[in-house]
Amino acid sequence: MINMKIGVVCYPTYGGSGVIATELGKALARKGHDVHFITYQEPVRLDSYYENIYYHEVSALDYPLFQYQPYESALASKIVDVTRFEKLDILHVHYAIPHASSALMARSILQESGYHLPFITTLHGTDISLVGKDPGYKPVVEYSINQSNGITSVSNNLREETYRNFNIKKEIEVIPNFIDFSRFKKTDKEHFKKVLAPNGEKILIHVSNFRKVKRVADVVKMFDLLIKKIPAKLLLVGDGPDRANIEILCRQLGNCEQVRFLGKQDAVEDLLAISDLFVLPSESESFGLAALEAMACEVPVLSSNVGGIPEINVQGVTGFLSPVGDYEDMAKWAEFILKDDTKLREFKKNAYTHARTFSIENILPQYEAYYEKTLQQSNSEWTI
Ligand code: GMT
Repeated sequence: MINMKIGVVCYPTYGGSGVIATELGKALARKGHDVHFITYQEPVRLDSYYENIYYHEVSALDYPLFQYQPYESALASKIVDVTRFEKLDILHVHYAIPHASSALMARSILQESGYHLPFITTLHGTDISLVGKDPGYKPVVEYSINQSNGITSVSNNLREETYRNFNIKKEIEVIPNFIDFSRFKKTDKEHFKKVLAPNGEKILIHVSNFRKVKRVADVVKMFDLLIKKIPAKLLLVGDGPDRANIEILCRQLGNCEQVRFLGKQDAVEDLLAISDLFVLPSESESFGLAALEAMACEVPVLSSNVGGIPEINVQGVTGFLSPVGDYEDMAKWAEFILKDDTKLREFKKNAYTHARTFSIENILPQYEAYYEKTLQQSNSEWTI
């Protein structure tokens, strides 16, 4: 395996695509590759110093004429600049909008001066299922995906959805998301559990960006049914547009005592370590990285049965899947798992065992092989 100079473009925030991009970049650097992040802010998971990781900030100059800053142009210009100076071999963009079209523009500019920079686009979910297929973006998204030298998607379901919604003429490779088990693992945090659940209540947890698509209200409604049967606490981790509505819902249901809003948290693994059940009732989810992180920490999952979730949560083994919006069904399964400690232990063990198949050690070589294949293919096409 040759060492490569890899450019990485992603959203640097708490979202799953940014987390995967950053963790992948860190793992590639550990293998000896040089990794150059090109983003508008230092990625949140880039939490310490790494010798062969570089961060290049994109700053989009503001001007009174602009109602919207032209970030796409600023990003393309930065990719060109970094590539010329650092001599990048390949660029990997996570989330198609607007990263794939900026990469395409940068590749065209560099081509003019005889430099070939192949780029890979990884599709993550809402760039296809929600935003990308909107007529306001679709022609550009479709074109720039087709122009990518390589395309990957994070689940089989997302691959199929992309073919269904766009006229894609290339092969999409499925490389699933992954877990770094050195970080996400069960640790002993019993003292912490006692603070949050002093009477031995079971702990349910939901982690998301509180967008409409996550259906956080279903978590609270199912929890409200559950606590009529089993003493439990609910941890809501994350923040976003729906949070205020969810607080109102808790007040209306009268369960604020049992629900803790924890906001954005860096050390999610510490909260997962004390949890008994993860709840993900999304109406659309290409993968569900948050659920996989929970499983790695031995937390079974109650989820909806949409998108790529069934590729990670196995019915009756690692948890249960219910139709979207059926919070009564979810409450029934929650009671089934939580009322019997032997059963709960079995589900916890199964969740961990299944999560192991998504360990970074299994997935990283798939990305490296795909980079090499894409480099070889595009270089031979370029020199013809
Ligand atoms: O869920 C979001 O809105 C964030 C979004 C992102 O781009 O960060 O998540 C998507 O990508 C994640 C990483 O691949 C997946 O685990 C999520 O399932 C996916 N979200 C949706 O499909 C709604």
